[in-house]
Amino acid sequence: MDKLVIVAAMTGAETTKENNPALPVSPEEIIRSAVECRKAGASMVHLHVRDDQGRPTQDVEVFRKVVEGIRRETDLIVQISAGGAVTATAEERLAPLVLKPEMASLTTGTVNFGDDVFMNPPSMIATFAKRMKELSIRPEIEVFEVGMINNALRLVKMGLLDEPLHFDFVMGVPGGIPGTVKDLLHMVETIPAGSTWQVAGVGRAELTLGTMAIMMGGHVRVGFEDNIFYSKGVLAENNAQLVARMARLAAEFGRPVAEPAEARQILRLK
Ligand code: KMH
Ligand code: ZN
Repeated sequence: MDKLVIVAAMTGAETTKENNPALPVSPEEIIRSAVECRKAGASMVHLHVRDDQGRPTQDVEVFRKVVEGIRRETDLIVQISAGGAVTATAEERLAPLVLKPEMASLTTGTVNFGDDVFMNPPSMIATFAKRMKELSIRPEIEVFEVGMINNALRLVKMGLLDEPLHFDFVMGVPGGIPGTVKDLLHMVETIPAGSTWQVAGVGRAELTLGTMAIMMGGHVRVGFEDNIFYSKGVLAENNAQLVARMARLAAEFGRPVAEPAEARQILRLK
């Protein structure tokens, strides 16, 4: 098995400070959280940013500040969210890609998202994949439903995505695939041989599915974007606490955690 890549999704677009007061929202808070997550064992951050009111934004200048700060203070792989919030337009979602992060997220299908709809129709995902290819940004394929795997393979056939693909199974979103072990096994069996994958379990599924990924040779995403609790009814103190737990579990299972340079090789980043 490869070493374990731990990805920190520190902020997201939906979580608020009312949900967990430790949510990093300002550029300074997000940069500090990234530094803490790196020390705890993360090798990549999946980035969302907020405006000065704490609302999700795809503003390039806010992203620039955060990306530059993280690059200055760490060697983390920076992945920018091209998913944004459900209210963002396609143009807004694509805007921060001008910063040419090493990776960006690419959701390959539309899904109900709580009471909302996360829109990713076929023409939009083709445009997003094309833009990432033009900018030499490696996509992380965000899969909220098993059919999105096939949609990604269609983009491969169209010449818009290059194999091997890297998948992130986002599991347990109300409206998407449930966060069960059975569903994770189905996802893993469905992706093409040679792909890499990680799991982002929502809520309590973060711990169970993350532990499964450690045992199965996958990789793990944790953080307040997906889960604000450390245990039932107990808020996590910070993102790094969730990263540190995964690193500890990996050590218990005898699976070393990847440094960012090693993660770049595992995920075939240039
Ligand atoms: N906030 C969700 C609507 C991504 O970052 O690419 C979309 C999302 C996926 O978080
Ligand atoms: Zn995200």
